[in-house]
Amino acid sequence: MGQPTISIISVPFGYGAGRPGSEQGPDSILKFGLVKKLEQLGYDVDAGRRIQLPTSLTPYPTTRMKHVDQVMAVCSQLAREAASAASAGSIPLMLGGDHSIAMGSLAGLSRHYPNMGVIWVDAHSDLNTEITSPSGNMHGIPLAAALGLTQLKLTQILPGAVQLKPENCVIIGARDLDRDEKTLIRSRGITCFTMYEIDRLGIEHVVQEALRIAGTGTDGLHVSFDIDSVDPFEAPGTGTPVRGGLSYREAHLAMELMSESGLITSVDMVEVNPSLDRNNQTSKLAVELLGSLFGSRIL
Ligand code: 4U7
Ligand code: MN
Ligand code: MN
Ligand code: MN
Repeated sequence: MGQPTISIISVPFGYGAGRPGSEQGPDSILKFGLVKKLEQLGYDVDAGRRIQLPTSLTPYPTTRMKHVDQVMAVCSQLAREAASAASAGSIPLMLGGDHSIAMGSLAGLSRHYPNMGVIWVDAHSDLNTEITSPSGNMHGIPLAAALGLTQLKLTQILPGAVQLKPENCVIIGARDLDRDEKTLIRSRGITCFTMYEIDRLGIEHVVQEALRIAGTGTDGLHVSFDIDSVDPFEAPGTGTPVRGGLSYREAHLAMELMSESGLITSVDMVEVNPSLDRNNQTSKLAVELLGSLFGSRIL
């Protein structure tokens, strides 16, 4: 059997973030050669799917969170696209957009993979709730929402969506956690490899552990890659940069190891913000990293 099809789903949506610009992410990543790169790796690529914000929105009950109606509308559409791509047997690749769109990815994918594992590569843990969020920005809550810890439920995004189990979920690269997020990580037993663990254990060990934890006894494995996991020296084009992140080589090795595992069934690449970028360095990095995740090798 040949390589599976990759279904690229563009999600030009940035209202979940505190600053504009991430809505330009998908077009920029595509402009810097993603489709060609994946085709050279032997995949059939379907790049035609694009989620648009509908003109009329269903109002969502008011909370402290910003732009919930918009986030829900986009996530519902994305969930349908992701579910249909997964049921057609292809690998859904979501291009963000801010990280709030991951709620749409996970709602859709969970219908096809009800016992899914998730590797969340991020400087942050995205485990705030409507109650704990210091900013009111929706891109800070998607992992909590997927675990069923927010008032907003995945089933409101897509009927039939299934919550993630905390034991199937691993965070890699964290270095900016809010107090209540730290409490949740401990109380729910979520595995979180912070930059401290990466420094001490090495990225190879950390990723192999993540693959074991999220990839054993699960029926699919989703990688949600927030580009702010990478050090701002390499990835300046993102809205919430935090120094002390993954190096260029660590980020690539993480992708290569996940690729070699053969376990990855879907991917988000989010938080690329071209309006904050330097010489398109961050968009180009996103293309390269996706290349490594889909099998590109030096030799
Ligand atoms: B991202 C933050 F308070 N935790 O909730 C929040 F520090 O998707 C940041 O990981 C969230 O980029 C960052 O607003 C969300 C803040
Ligand atoms: Mn994030
Ligand atoms: Mn982040
Ligand atoms: Mn961010």
